[in-house]
This record gives sequence, C-alpha cells and structure tokens, in this order.
Amino acid sequence: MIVLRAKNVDFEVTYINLRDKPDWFLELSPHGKVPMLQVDGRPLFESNAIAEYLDEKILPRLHPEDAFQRARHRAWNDFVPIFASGLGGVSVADLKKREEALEVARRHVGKLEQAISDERDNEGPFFSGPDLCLVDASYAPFLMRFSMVEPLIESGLMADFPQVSAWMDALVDDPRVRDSVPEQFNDLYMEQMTKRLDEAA
Ligand SMILES: N[C@@H](CCC(=O)N[C@@H](CS)C(=O)NCC(=O)O)C(=O)O
Repeated sequence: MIVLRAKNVDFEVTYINLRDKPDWFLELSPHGKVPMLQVDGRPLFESNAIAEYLDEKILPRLHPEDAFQRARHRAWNDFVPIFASGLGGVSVADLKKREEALEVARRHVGKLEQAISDERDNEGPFFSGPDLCLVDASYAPFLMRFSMVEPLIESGLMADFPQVSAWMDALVDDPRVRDSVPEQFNDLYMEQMTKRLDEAA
C-alpha cells in the first residue's frame, strides 16, 4: 500500500479477515497470506516481489538507479523479517522476558543504525536520503506499530539508536505511511495491544 501510494496510482483494497479467510482468497494466494496484489486478475504474492514488480512498472522509481546500491537495498529488505520479529518480541514480551527480548532487538536495530550511516551521506530523513525508497516502505509498517506500542511499554529500545529513531519518526509522520492503514487501524491495534499487555502483566 505504501508503494502504491508513493506512486500515486489508483487501486482498490480488499481487507481480509485472517481468522476467516474467504475461499476466493485461498484459491488465489498460494500460502494464504497477505499482502496479495491482483493485476488484471492474476495474483502476485510476497511483499518484496510485489514491491519490485510495482517499481519496475510504475514511476517514480523507488529503488536506486545504481545496480550495486539496488542490490544492497534488496539485501536490507531481506532483513525485514528478522528485524520485525525483534521489535515484535519486545512489544509483546511480559516484564520477565522483556530484557531478553530487548537484547535481541537491540542487536537488530543496531544493524540498521549502522546501515543508515553506511548508506547515507546526507540528513535523510529516509533510509537513503530525502526520498522514500523501497527499504522505507518495507520497514515502515513495523516501525509504525512499534512507535504506537512504545508509549505503553516504555522499553527505551530506540534510546541508543538516534538514526533509526529519527527514521521511525519521519516514516510515521509521512502521509504515504500514515494512510496505508484503514482509518480504524490505530484504535483497533492499540486496543489489541493493551489487552495483550494486561493479560501478560
Ligand atoms: N513473507 C510474506 C509474509 C506475509 C505475512 O506473514 N503476512 C501475514 C500478515 S502480516 C499473514 O497474512 N498472516 C496470516 C497467516 O499466516 O495465516 C510477505 O512478506 O508477504
């Protein structure tokens, strides 16, 4: 959704209840997961594959022009599941397990902190500069969720990582990221997280 918004194209969204997936969706999506993009009735799945396809088909280009840089951005996109599981671990850990989860997440966030320094010779605010790129689009959903839950858990995870912290703030403030979720998403997410944290306390 962030990539589609960044490219300013018309699209139609169908939200799927992941606890009760409709048959038409299960028939189209090989692993039954979202996101799935339908192009002229043909399904495309896996976030990275979808983003790469959209980037090849529709301007403006969000991947770097330089082949080496592009490959590095792809490599950082492959790191998303590891990074996201670290943030998720901190978000849902009960107090006893929080320190352990924080240690894991700090290692992952530290890698991104270093990556931003390595990729950028400017002030950003995005991963590689002033313009949103596919790496931004890949990490934004997870950073956005973490920025919502952090005031509840006060983990302090980002305290030692000023670059990632500023990156997270820029992504959360960006309308392409903010509007990538349905209107009621924030309230529902906070309700769900508050309940989960109460149960874990
Ligand atoms: N590697 C996939 C992961 C997609 C994924 O895990 N999607 C989750 C929601 S964020 C999902 O559909 N979960 C439902 C399920 O696993 O049944 C991608 O990047 O597209």
